[in-house]
Amino acid sequence: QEVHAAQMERTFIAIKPDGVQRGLISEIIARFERKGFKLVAIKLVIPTKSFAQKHYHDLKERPFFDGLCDFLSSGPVLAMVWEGEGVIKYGRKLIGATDPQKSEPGTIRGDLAVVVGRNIIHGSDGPETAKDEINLWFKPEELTSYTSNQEKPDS
Ligand code: RTP
Repeated sequence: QEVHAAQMERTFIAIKPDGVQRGLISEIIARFERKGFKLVAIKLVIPTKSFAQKHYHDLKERPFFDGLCDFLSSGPVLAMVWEGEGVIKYGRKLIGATDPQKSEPGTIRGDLAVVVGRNIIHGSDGPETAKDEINLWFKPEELTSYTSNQEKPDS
């Protein structure tokens, strides 16, 4: 009787309209790829404002909520799911602190952004939000499952 390995950790990463508009897609994807994380889903979408409000529902009491949702729905967002050991926490590390003035050089926001309202990328902040955000943005059949050549066949 074969025992199935637990599902490898997954996180939701989105390049926001400013990142797409600035031509930073390849730069950002390269950083996740080179680290060794595996892309398992990707699509370019313009979310509606009500979809943006769902995505950011945790922030609905914040003063910047309305502007943030207007902004997220203002243009194409590159929605992705990345997989790998520790990808939720390490993905946040690759992204850097929310405020680009505080994010370290070497991080995506530290290297590529200046202001918090245009910080180019989103990443799930924990296992629960990762699950919720993946379910919000993707249908189950849009998620792929494959072995990349960076993985051992039995891993
Ligand atoms: P994200 O969810 O986008 O990865 O960002 P985060 O966890 O690092 O930050 P969070 O506090 O969840 O805020 C979500 C997004 O709201 C915008 N924001 N604007 N004007 C402001 O003071 C302000 N603060 C946050 C940012 O775009 C942030 O990424």
